[in-house]
Amino acid sequence: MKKSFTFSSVIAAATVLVQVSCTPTPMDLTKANIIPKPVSVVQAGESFKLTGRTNIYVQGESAELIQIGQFLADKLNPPTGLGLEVKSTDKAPRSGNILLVISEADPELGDEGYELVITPKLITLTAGKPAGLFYGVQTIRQLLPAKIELDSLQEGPWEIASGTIRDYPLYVYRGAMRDVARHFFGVEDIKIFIDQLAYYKMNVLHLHLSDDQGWRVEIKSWPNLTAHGGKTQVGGGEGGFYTQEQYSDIVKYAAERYVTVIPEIDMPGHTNAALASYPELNISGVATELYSGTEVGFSTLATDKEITYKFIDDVVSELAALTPGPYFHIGGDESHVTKIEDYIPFVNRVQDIVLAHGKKVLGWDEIALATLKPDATVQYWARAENALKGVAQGAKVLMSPSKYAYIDMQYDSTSIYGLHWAAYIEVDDAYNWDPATLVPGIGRENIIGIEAPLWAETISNRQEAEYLLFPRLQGYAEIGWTPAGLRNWDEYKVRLASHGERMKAQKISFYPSTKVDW
Ligand code: NGO
Repeated sequence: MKKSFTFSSVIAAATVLVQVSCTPTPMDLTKANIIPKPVSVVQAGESFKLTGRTNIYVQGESAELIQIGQFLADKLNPPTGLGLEVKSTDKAPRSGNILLVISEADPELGDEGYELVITPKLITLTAGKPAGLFYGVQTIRQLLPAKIELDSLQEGPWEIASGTIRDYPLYVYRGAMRDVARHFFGVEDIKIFIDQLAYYKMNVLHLHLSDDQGWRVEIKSWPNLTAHGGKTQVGGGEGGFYTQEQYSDIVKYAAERYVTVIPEIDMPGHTNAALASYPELNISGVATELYSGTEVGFSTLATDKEITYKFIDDVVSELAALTPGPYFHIGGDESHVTKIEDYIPFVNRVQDIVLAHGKKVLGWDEIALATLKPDATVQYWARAENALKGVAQGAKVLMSPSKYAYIDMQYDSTSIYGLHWAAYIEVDDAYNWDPATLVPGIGRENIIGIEAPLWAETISNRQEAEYLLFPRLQGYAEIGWTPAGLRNWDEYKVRLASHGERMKAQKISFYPSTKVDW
């Protein structure tokens, strides 16, 4: 017993030595595998080392900056064991520390950009706004070895190559959608996803909160929506819903990570869960049965009944009050059983309700068939001519073309989850397109950004969701952040491969596509 213990300790010690001696000190910052790729990286040929004396200094007493510093400390301390502390200061700290500074002297950085200057003595992270500091912190994480993502104590050293990174996003909207209606995903799953979005500098989480198969957020004035309409999901499972308190908890958790939550209540189609819960919302006046299949386009609210608009006003009012973000998503897709002469006035009236509750309208591209209100945004998913109708009305476009950006599409015919009605989307297909040149007539100036929707007909838990999300989410993050001229698949796939270790350390169940040399 003792002998074998000694023997295995020798092996373990030797392994550590081999690992340590195999990890050369990083000296070339341009070799760092950062996703999304920064706007500019200049190397300086030396390196900075985290030690037991390293602390994180934030300039001034702002609670928000201290929180960002603490976020970094909480990521670095478990694996390094270095016990970094967050301190406020009004002067440059001593050698060996990290400094976070807000300065408006560099307008090019905008609301989300940052500059990271790394010397052997100091890491100085500067931004015009806190969001930029938060993104600089994500870059610092990615500059350290992959094992920084583990939450147990790891062997150092913890070194970063010296140089300067200047970085800011191409688009203001870099999002993903979670369909929690077809299958319900609980608060913990959504929080993990928010952290994954933030890690890749994405800033919007669109929640598809209602559909034929389920209503997933408590509305106090219409309690049967969740009491009855939340009770099932695709395949007939038990479904579920967020209480308003839980929804607010998600919104707050997201805001602390600079992610804006956009609630979607899909209407007038995709409404069976509501129609099953309240007979008065039906044209027939009779409640439908709950639905757990995957057909689309068979349900509609009664667009000519006053009670329908009272219902929508109550729902928008309650959700808008819980949602600090600027948008309310009204769905509007695939209303195949709503006559077009009913659909148009319906969408017009619902837009007024949204505006009356202080939110801007977002909707799937079909809403451009109606008269769009000022500041409405059209989410292009299916028909370019709809998106163009939106542009002709002065609306902005959110790019989610199903052939490129639907993250619920299968990778290829062997994929175990996902659909393929729009396309098979391999990891390179997901990356190799440019939102600003995809549709003639829709250019950079018309586009607010990109969003990857994860529809959930075929996935029912976190692992299944991650199989579809990763490793494509990184590509969408880079399309949203990095200037198109700096993007190139052959170079990107090398960076993505290095994120395999990071995803493993973060316990992400990614699909190991053969397009990438992991
Ligand atoms: C469509 C449809 C959804 C489906 C999804 C599946 C839109 C906007 N409406 O996208 O209901 O879940 O495809 O890929």
